[in-house]
Amino acid sequence: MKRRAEIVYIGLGSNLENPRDQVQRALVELGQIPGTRVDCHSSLYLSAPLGPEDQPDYVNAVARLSTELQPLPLLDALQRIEQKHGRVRERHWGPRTLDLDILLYGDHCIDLPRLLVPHPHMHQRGFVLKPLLEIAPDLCVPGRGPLVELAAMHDELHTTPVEG
Ligand code: ROI
Repeated sequence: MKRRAEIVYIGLGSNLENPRDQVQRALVELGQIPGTRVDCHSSLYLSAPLGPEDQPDYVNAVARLSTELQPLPLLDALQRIEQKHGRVRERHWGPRTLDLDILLYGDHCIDLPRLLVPHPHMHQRGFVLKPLLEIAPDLCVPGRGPLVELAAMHDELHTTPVEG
């Protein structure tokens, strides 16, 4: 029997090795995960690094997927994509070629050693909230409230053209 697809929001971030290209390729690769479709994605946004400031600015985006995968198999698939992009986990909150975070998985709350959903910091991060607002203005973040209210607490971000 076919499993019912869940709507999942993924945060994408990169600040190394042509970040815009990393994020654009990742958007294609998300659609190649078995049982998964990219419904839409935000523009690409430029943001100053949160955390250590001695690293390049980030390119961030958010994608909405429909997936038949359960949360942990989805996480495995995301980590395989990160590894393909040469992701090495070095410094805590340090620069990275590609970061893929499950922000929301339907309206489920997940508390597992490997996975916390909703993403525990998403409600505090402009580089997540602004792109999310672009594609899902009516969203409520479980336990945190309406996205419009959360996003209003952050400065505008610059978008970066997808082409060129
Ligand atoms: N800062 C920005 N602006 N964007 C990110 O995607 C990002 N990701 C991270 C840390 C290091 C917390 N800082 C970030 O993981």
